[in-house]
Amino acid sequence: MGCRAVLLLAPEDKLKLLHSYIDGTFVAGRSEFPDINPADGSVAAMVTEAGPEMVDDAVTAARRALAGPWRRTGVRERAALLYRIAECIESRFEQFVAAEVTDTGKPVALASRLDVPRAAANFRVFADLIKTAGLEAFHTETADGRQALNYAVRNPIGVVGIITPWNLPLLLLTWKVAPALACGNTVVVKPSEETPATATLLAETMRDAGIPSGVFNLVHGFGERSAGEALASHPDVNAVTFTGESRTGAAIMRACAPHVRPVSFELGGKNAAIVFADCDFEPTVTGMADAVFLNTGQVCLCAERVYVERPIFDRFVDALKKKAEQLRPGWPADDTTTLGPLISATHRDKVMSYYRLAREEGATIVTGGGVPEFDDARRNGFYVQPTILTGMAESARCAQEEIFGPVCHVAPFDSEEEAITLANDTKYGLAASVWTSNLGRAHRVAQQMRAGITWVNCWFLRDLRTPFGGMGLSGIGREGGMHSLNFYSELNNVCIRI
Ligand code: NAD
Ligand code: 6OH
Repeated sequence: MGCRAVLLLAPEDKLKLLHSYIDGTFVAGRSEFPDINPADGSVAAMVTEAGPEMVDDAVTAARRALAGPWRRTGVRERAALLYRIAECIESRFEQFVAAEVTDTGKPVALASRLDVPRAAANFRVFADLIKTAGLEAFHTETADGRQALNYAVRNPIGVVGIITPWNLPLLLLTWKVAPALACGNTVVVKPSEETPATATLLAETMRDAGIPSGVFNLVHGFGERSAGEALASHPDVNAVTFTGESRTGAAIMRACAPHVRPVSFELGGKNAAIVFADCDFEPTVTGMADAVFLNTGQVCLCAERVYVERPIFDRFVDALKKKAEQLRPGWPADDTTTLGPLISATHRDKVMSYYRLAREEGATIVTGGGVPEFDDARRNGFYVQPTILTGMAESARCAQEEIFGPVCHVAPFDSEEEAITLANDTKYGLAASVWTSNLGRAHRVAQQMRAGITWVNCWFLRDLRTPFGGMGLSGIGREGGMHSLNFYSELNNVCIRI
């Protein structure tokens, strides 16, 4: 089947209406809510909210599809379908970029280089992996001198509930959908209410790619007392995978507990970066500017705590300040734009409240701390200034709590041991980065980070086969490569007496 370009979005003169996708059909929900463009606060589309009955329909369709032709699809066929999905995403590249940009306000350049290519890559990587993934086998000597052969087979886990956030909407959704489908599951996805568009396009893409009805289902809505909660607590869901805030993770865990159902959680972070005086200065400053400000700081992996060895502290803060001040907040489609808005007015209020709190907590505002000025509709958007703080106590709330904006606190340190202690002083444990030209120190320090991912002289450099996830408030379990395949499947060990 070809990649038909189905028109998701209504002509520009009509407001677009985004529906849930259940059992191969777009279905209107019980009420409408607006999808706001964060660049200017305008209503980009209306979304219809799935209530509990629609979530039930989606789960029922997913369960039915598990027993249908999908069950008989072999690994090679499933892999071919995943490649097809990747191709269909690429054939609608501009449409995906436009939808992601409208929902998030992020620069077109960023969505074109990161979000949409990664969505296609997610499907390709797990297609490759499922084709080649082997499993253990053991020859067992038995007490009576005979033998047994043990080998494991991989079965789907069943209906997977996938709940995702708004910061990298398509990337994070496909990061879970791809391995779930690769393993032969069916899915019900609940994207963030802030970013419904690319998930809706993905539903069309699934249809174009020939994914059977009921295998991929999408329900739009909110979390609490809405589609998210209904999905997490549905008795017929076999596993829940979630990316989002730690507090939401706790609520989802409570919803899953009565069913004793596996969860995979990729949650928040308060990530540290350690910069040694022997670092390669310019690339480190450039890398740090990315680590702090990419996607307006709305990446769970962003560095919000930067520790710099004292001899280069002033110079480093000064250089990072220059980078922050070079960022250009602007319209997403403008080539010169390097900083988008935050996702929503609510989130901007939250980030601004931390900017105020930082002052109360004794911070020096090296740069930023406010809202950029515009003389057009961007005044109604949700922009904030990139901000650098110094001088706070480590115990300050701004140094301990995830802010999720374009902001970091920079603090000096005097020894390797002190830097490690400071970096690890957090209830989170997602990502860290170490910047040094001393190879021995790089390994020594990186290995002591209490984090699921530690980068050395780089940040957010991803190989999708590697373990990804965090500890503490940052999550439960690892996804990526075989870790994903193992979460999204049940192993059955077959033991044969020989
Ligand atoms: P969020 O937790 O508010 O929402 C995420 C999703 O959960 C949304 O779809 C929402 O509707 C749903 N939800 C909310 N309450 C629910 C409930 N009670 N039951 C079921 N579903 C519910 O997160 P967000 O604000 O969209 O995203 C930002 C957060 O996500 C940050 O904390 C960030 O660090 C984290 N994040 C983590 C990773 C990671 O890989 N570790 C990646 C991206 C974002
Ligand atoms: C969080 O905002 C970023 C998460 C990134 C991934 O899950 C990934 O696979 O790169």
